[in-house]
Amino acid sequence: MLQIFLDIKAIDPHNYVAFTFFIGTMAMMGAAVFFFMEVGGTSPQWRTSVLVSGLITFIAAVHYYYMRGYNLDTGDSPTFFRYVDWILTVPLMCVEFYLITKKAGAKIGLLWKLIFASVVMLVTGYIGEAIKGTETISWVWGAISGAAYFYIVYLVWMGDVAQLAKSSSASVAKAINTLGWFVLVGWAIYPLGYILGTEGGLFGFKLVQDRAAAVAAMDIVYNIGDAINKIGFGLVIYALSRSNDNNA
Ligand SMILES: *C/C=C(C)/C=C/C=C(C)/C=C/C1=C(C)CCCC1(C)C
Repeated sequence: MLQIFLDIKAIDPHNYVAFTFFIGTMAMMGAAVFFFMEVGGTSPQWRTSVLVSGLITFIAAVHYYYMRGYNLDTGDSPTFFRYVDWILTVPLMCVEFYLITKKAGAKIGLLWKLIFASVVMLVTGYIGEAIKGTETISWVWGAISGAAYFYIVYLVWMGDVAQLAKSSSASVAKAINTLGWFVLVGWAIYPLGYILGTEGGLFGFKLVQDRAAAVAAMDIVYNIGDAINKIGFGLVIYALSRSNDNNA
């Protein structure tokens, strides 16, 4: 009965893709419970930020639960729900940047810039992945997506966010710096997954020749990226909320 309710199916020990979807579900669930439980004990100025960390991991947990089942049932990559998850959670990560820079004077326009760039990045990436069999243009969409990604990196490291970090408290500046590394290094995991999984490779360059193995590698890379970035981002915010910083 419990097995039916939880929709648990046996995972073949060699099925690493299904395994990472399973672990991803549990990790996101655990993280969401943790962040939600901690909201109450958080000082009022950081409460919304910790709540948003909970929302990001909760939304991911629901999608991972679904993607895990989809992958076990069909053996396919759950591309559509992967992008539905990202298009909800990445803008929330933009909200985190906005919330912590607000006290240093961030304007709502900054939030829209970040959200706009992330939507462009994800919609073009989705088109690049969803158009199957047209290998020649997958790199065009990948490149547009990459340009939007670099714009986000620019905003965080040199643009508005970086400027606001200068007039922020030491704890906020430190958090912005760590989150900046997540965006620069952690997020760079995703284009690697895209290159691995793109039909025909990128610029005709294939990391893995066998099609099924290429898609499996892509899903594993995306799953690792999500665990690092979603939970890691949340923990940086959590650490900030526990710093002795009261006039941020
Ligand atoms: C929680 C989910 C996160 C943080 C997802 C981030 C996704 C990206 C940074 C994706 C970037 C891509 C490119 C830069 C080019 C190729 C296509 C994408 C969408 C994989």
